[in-house]
Amino acid sequence: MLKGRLEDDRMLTGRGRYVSDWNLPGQLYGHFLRSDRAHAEIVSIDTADALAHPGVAAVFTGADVHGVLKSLPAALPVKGRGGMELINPGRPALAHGRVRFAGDAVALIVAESALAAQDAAELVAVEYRDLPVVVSSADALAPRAPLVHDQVPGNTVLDYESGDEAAARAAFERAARVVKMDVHVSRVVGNPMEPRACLAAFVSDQYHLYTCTQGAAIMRNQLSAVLGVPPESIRVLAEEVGGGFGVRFNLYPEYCAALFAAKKLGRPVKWTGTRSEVFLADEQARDVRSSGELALDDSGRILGMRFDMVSNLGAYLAPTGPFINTIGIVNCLSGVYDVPATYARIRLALTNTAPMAAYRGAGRPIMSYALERLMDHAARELGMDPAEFRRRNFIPKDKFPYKIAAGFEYDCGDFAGVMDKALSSASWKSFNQRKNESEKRGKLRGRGMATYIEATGAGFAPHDQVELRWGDDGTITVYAPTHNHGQGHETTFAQLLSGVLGLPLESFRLRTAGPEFFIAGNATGGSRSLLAVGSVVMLAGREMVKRGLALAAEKLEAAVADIEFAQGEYRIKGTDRKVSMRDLSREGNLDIAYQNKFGATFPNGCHIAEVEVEPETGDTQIVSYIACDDAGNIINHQIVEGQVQGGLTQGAGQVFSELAVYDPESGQLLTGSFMDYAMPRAGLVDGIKLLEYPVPTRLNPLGAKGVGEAGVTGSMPALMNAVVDALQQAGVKQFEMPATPARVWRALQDVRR
Ligand code: MCN
Repeated sequence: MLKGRLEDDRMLTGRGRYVSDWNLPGQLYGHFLRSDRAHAEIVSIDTADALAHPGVAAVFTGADVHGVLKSLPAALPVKGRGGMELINPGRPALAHGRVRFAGDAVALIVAESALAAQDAAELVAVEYRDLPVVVSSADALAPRAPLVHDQVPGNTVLDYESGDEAAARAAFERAARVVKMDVHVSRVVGNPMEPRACLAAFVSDQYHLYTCTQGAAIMRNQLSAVLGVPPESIRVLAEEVGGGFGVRFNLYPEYCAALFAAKKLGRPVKWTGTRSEVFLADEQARDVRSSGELALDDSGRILGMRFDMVSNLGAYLAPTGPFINTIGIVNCLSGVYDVPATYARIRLALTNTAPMAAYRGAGRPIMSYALERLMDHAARELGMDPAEFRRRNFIPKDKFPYKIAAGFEYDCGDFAGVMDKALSSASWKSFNQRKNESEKRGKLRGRGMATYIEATGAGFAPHDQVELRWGDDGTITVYAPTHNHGQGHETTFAQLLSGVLGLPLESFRLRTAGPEFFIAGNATGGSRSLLAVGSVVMLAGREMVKRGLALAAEKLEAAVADIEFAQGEYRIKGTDRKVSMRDLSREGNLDIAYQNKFGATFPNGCHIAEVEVEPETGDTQIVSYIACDDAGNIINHQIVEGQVQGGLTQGAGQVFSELAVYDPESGQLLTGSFMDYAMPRAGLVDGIKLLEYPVPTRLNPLGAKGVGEAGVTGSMPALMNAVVDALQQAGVKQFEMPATPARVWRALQDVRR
């Protein structure tokens, strides 16, 4: 049995090539001067002293790129309420005329060394005229709020809706009871281990960008919009990328500015960002406020659901920001529940904060959090067991395919089966006993549940292309559009092909972003790599077997029907006359280019958490965590386990410690380093138990659903429900994440008074 992943040895022994490991002859180094204020007019920029600094080759500002580079793209395939179109106020590669968040790149200084560029940045004199600042979405939508962009009235780029407003209103009118809950999914910083970096070059009329990416093809298309050249004139290159988590999906202004500089100077330009720049200028995440309500009949059946949300998209639209905060949220609008009428309104607001887009879950954790918090709250209000309340409302097994109000169709699932397995493993019924034991030790024990569902697999590109090419050494290189940056694709794609071709796992290499090939398709995101690209890889393998059969028939001088294929060899049935695939590949063309597209699947699960709160300190521990997930058929159980653990830890990080805080007066990020921003540690999620409940989908040939984000979509509501369950025993009525010791302690103190 395979132990670990094929890629581990390379990475653990320091042989991985990360972005800042790339160097090109004659390269220069870039440093970005960033705005030290959140909102101001740029009155003037004087670069003379910086240019005179030893080693400085150039200083570029917004005025240099203006009119040469176009705005970063951001679009949405749908309209908003009343036909409203998304307003994209545009984002330049370097701020022009105005800075709109603390960290906005104002100038690119290029020099013979990184230090010279950094030193010279201090010599750039920028005169600003400060403007009023707005950092929260509530303030941004308030009447007479300062405008982040003059062309965006009310700071609202889109007023979006989904579902049936009139049907939902009718459901609320006839409801026996209405339960409401407001939640804020807090703002967090993605913080992959590797800060952003790039090496930009202009080679034989082609732009080359070595950078942190989740998929070269998508980034190439985005760059094409900014550079004004066709995607064929651009190569995005990467091998190892030290974590993506959604915040490495899009292109960033710095990459465009570096490419501009490389072309202008005729030399490659390298930039290696710092952790501070990750905090200030990476896309941030979540920050959605939701007011949710359920219309209930007197038996606890849900008649209708309504959500009113506001997303804080920051100072500019990140390319995927609008999509994630609309379709990304509503694609599982009513969760796992059979609800006749649902409606959601989402307003997308601009503020003087870093742009916001995808982060593990990309919208779905917002929906699951808003809905599953509301479900636990409603059960409490009704005096019902939260599991029983959910069971009463589940979409039954025989009702698939099931179309939800937002238009998406769930193909399969067994929500009650998933929950029953989790309930039994969590010893659900004996919770009170454990609660009493905790109480004897002076602790508050809380229990929370989430029965989440998410849509995985939707992709922007119309097709996923893959190529399988034989090398002289008998290995097969797999070219795929989804970049592998921690998910183990090198291993699972090899498993798929090994299964089809009967060759050892070590026969396969994975390449996703190189200069020597140009394939189209979707980036890694939306947990689609296996179900969509993996399916295409497997089918490409089958194509290879088919093509080899024709070649083998010719070679062996036999009829195709008389030849069988096994373990990489074609053999005339019942004889020892055979030829290997490898030999055939030397003589004929066995290389395969293949494309196809497989779309959204709906993984789901039931997560049950128990926490213990120490009232004297506010310290909260996870004492039990059961995750039972339906990811369809699974290719690699160990990788899937790691993925769920990782997602779950990110969810726990957001629930217990992480929080991006902007000062409302100045717009400065107050949590701009690991001294102020607490990442989760392994001990936080000690002792979690993961269970599988596969219900294979028919929507792809693997029967697989996505799993890369499931952990976070399930854990955020389950953990927070558990914290709130503990706190409400002490009389706390309202509590928002993060449940840091200080905030928990404060909430308990407030009710004691
Ligand atoms: N898999 C499987 N069986 C299934 C589903 C998946 O064996 N039924 C395997 C796949 O073959 C793959 C892994 O599990 O090796 C994850 O697969 P999938 O669910 O297809 O997700 P992706 O590979 O598309 O990964 C994307 C997802 C996202 S969107 C984010 S964000 C995220 C995540 O994965 N970022 C990560 N996991 C991450 N893990 C690491 N280490 N680093 C990141 O940046």
